[in-house]
Amino acid sequence: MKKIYIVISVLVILILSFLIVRPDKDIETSENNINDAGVISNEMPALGDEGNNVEEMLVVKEFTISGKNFSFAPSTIKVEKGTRVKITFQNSAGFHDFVVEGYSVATKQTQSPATEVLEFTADKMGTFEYYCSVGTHRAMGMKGMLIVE
Ligand SMILES: [Cu+2]
Repeated sequence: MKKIYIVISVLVILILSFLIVRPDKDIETSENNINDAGVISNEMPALGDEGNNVEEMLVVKEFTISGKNFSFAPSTIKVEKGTRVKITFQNSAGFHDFVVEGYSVATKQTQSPATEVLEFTADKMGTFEYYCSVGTHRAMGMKGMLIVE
């Protein structure tokens, strides 16, 4: 019987020392981080965690692109692959639409003033031209670039 008590008390001591030692190690590690590279090293993992969380949710990036005779502004937009892209196309002068080549998305053709909204997932990497498909507007400069990287 005494042996059992000894074994149990040894186990209890082991468990207690584990509980006590572990938090100490954590504190030492974080102190080392601060000493090594200041605040930045502590912030880096936090940012990484946030990034992972955002990736698990769906990242939606919104753009407002205005179109007139014969240009789009902005003429370049950039997103990361996998981003949900929401484009609000504001036709401010003329008769236009907004087409994204390679993604099979387009607004209907509208007379200004008009606002159309497009939404799609940028699941292909590359550079895709967006343009107005009315007449020769594209050739006249009504185009821009969607960069997915
Ligand atoms: Cu046009």
